[in-house]
Amino acid sequence: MANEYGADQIQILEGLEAVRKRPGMYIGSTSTTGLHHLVYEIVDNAVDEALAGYCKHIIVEINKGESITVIDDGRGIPVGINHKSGLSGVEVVFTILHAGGKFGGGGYKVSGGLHGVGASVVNALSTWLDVKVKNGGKVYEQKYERGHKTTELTVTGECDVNETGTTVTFQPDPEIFEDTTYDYKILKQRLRQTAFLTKNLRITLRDLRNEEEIKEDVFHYEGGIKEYVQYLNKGSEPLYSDIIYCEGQKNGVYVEVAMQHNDSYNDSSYSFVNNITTPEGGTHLTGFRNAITKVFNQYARTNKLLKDSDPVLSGDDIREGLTAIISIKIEEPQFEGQTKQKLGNSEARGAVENVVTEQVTIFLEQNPSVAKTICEKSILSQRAREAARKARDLTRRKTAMDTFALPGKLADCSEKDPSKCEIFIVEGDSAGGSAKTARTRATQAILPLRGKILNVEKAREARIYDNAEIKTMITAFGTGIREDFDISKLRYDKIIIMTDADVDGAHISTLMLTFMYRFMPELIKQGHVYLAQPPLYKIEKNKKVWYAYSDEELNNILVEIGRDGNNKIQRYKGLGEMDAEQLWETTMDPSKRILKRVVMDDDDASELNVTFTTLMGDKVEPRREFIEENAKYVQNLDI
Ligand code: 1YM
Repeated sequence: MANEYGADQIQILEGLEAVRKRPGMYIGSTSTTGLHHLVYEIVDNAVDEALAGYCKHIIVEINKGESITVIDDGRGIPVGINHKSGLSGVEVVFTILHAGGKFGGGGYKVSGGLHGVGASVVNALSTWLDVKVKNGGKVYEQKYERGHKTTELTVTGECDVNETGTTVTFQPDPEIFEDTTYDYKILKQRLRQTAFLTKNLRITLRDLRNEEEIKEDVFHYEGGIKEYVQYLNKGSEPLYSDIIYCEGQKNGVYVEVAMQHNDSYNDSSYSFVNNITTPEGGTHLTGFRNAITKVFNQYARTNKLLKDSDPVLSGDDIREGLTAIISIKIEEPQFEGQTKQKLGNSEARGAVENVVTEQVTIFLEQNPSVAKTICEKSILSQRAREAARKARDLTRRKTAMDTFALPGKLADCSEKDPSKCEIFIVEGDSAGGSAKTARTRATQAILPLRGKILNVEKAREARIYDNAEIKTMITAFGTGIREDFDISKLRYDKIIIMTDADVDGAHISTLMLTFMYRFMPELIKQGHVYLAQPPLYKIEKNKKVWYAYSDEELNNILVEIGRDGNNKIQRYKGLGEMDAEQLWETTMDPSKRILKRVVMDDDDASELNVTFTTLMGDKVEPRREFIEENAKYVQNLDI
């Protein structure tokens, strides 16, 4: 008891108060993303226990009322008293900030990413938290409220002597989080990824919120990242059946790499450090790239696939259509860059380069037909890249000659400060015409597009320069694409895609988003891309007009004004059915319109890539599956 008012205790309480005052600093945000991070923090501790070799199964349950239970079958958090703090292991883990580092050695410390600050943060941000530990035939339990313990760690039951593990249940605090509703799909994607990265670990996710429809998914991959690569390639056609796999340890860095080429034109490489995604790459990714560039060039020269007079294959050539997972485990990762998502440790570069060079060289020697396929694909890519460069230079030179070489179809705005400007990309010439009449000339530019734009998912870069619609967009935005991309040249703060509210319109939006995602992803990442929301219905009664943007809204309006014969309801089939004034009022007027911002989450980068290849690629069966799985999210598209 005396301890309760000791200096250590006061420090703990102050620490947890700090978390509640500035939650964003500890979990990134208090939005949905932050809410889901709470789960990952607890799961990560259980995954560490799996990496240390003691835990085989983790269960995550979403309970009624949005509390979360995480169960593992590891050793159980230590219940004994830690001499330095005078507290039990459990209390240390749940009340001391940054208690990521473990007592004792063994295994890898997984104190990774921006938010890897652990269970005490979850505790501080939960209205209540309950922890149970099974060990030595006893069940120990302790309860907390908003980070403060409300009971001591006590034995509350018995269990089999051989049964060990930890169970944590917590209730996210609605005082902290804007929305405390969990999204099953978000947890599912993340836990699937964790299972891929932790060979042989079984993860069960359960949704118990609706008794009538209990959902469950089990993730268990004996092949680990090899299976991850297979999964990522399911939307496209692999060029060979093997998965190239390397594993090894150098300079205290454990390296695991799996890769396979497919028939697409994208580089889909994802790197991880201690199971944490590094969207900006870093030394481990550089090491990987150096290695494969070197190895494939060497192979192609030695085996005369490249003639002496041919130029070297670039890294981009070799990575065209490559799907790769680079996963390393390292004692003390250093993260750099603005968002601390880029690995800085220099020893990681050497380790990955070493392991990959050695093992891929051997693989190629043993599998000459695979080697030949990859080299030939790379050489094709090299030629296409050369053609693309010429086409791009031509476009550039044209632009340089005529500084105002903006496309003729573009009705530009007069304001020169891009932060005040927006551009509407409008489906069809007739809607484009109405939009031009309706717009505020000073700040709103209109670019009408005719018909469907090229599906970039099925074309090499060179071909996109043949496509008038795409060329027009590139010139209008001003930023350039790919390695030339420069956000400071962006001519509009908002890029607004405005298409009909029907299936064709949705298809055109998707084609445009695919183009932006592949060629200028920063536009989306930095929040410049929006979808306009034209109304679905116009309701007229006694010379008064209402617009409804969803079926629900239509219903609400009808309830309000009464359902009777005087109502005239018009269902808009396209933007073209609105005159300029209506279009302005409903869709373009900044003070009234609804815009949806297109967002993308780095955590789910690989999942997003699968979505694009599946939806826009060649294979039909995975696309059908995807659409069936997601059909329930699409509402009444064809009334
Ligand atoms: C549902 C959440 O936290 N499991 C878990 C955590 C720990 C251990 C086992 C553990 C680790 C070690 C030794 C060690 C943690 N212990 C600590 C600390 N599941 C969950 N399972 N014995 C048990 O790393 O040496 C932190 S996490 F610090 F107390 F050892």
